[in-house]
Amino acid sequence: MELSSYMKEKKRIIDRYLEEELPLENQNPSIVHRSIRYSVLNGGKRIRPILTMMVAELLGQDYKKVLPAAAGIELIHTFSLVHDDLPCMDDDDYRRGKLTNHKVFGEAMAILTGDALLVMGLDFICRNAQIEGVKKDSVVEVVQNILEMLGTQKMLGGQVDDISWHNQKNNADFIEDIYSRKTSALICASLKTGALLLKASKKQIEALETYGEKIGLAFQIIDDIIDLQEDKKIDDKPTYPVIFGVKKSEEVAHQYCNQAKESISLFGGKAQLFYELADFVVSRKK
Ligand code: GRG
Repeated sequence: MELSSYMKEKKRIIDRYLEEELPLENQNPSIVHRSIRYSVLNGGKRIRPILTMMVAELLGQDYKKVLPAAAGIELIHTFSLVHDDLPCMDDDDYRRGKLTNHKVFGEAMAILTGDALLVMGLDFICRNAQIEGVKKDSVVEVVQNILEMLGTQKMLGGQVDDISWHNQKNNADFIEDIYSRKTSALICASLKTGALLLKASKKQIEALETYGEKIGLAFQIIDDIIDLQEDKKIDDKPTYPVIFGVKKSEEVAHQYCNQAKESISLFGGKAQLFYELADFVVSRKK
């Protein structure tokens, strides 16, 4: 199956799962459940949970074995977006083509919505222990890895430096280090979650982590090019394209895409979708 049909099919699966498993809007306290559903069920690309399911299938297993954890990762990703959009952070009015959460529900509710999504995300991941054929100890490893990827050395730390850029050196290494922590970390965790749950070998896990690191860097460079071209308010924040220009940034993103593909060569032809996904990351326009 070619990548675009594969992604459409898997997005439909993850959307349906989230739709069914999230608390209903009329469940008390209904305001926060309305707010959660507003931010989750609004058309994200679902790349992270798709990666988790892709790993399951790469290992010859059924994607259903990792579905609760994959959905949990999407909730955690959505938490980070809701908080990132707040006036005290990136101060964005629109997300996925709709008003941001705090614009609709107010800042206090947006903070609580993010908190709830983080807690629910971890709960969904733990529910994966109930899936037949999945060992409980592998779920513990997944939770540990996710917490490491979200912590002060990874996503949270990347966000700290991202919002404190006025005080920092603006060179390629520094910007890439922020990208690695704020974006690659959760993408790596998405891949590693599938690998840990289904007992991939150490070599396979290392290869998937390198793949995640590289596509994460390419993904964030392209994200910043899209923001620049859409003329989004970026203050003078030194993103890759602001400092190096769009052409050079595209070249660097393509280099990372190629390195990503090389890193998973041990899977051979079975990894075809992963090669195509790396190309999708650098060719996407939104
Ligand atoms: C981790 C504890 C903890 C706190 C969170 C707010 C914050 C700290 C981090 C924000 C990090 C962030 C927003 C990184 C940007 C990642 C990124 C490229 C988002 C866009 O991802 P897409 O394009 O979005 O996959 P969709 O809408 O398709 O889901």
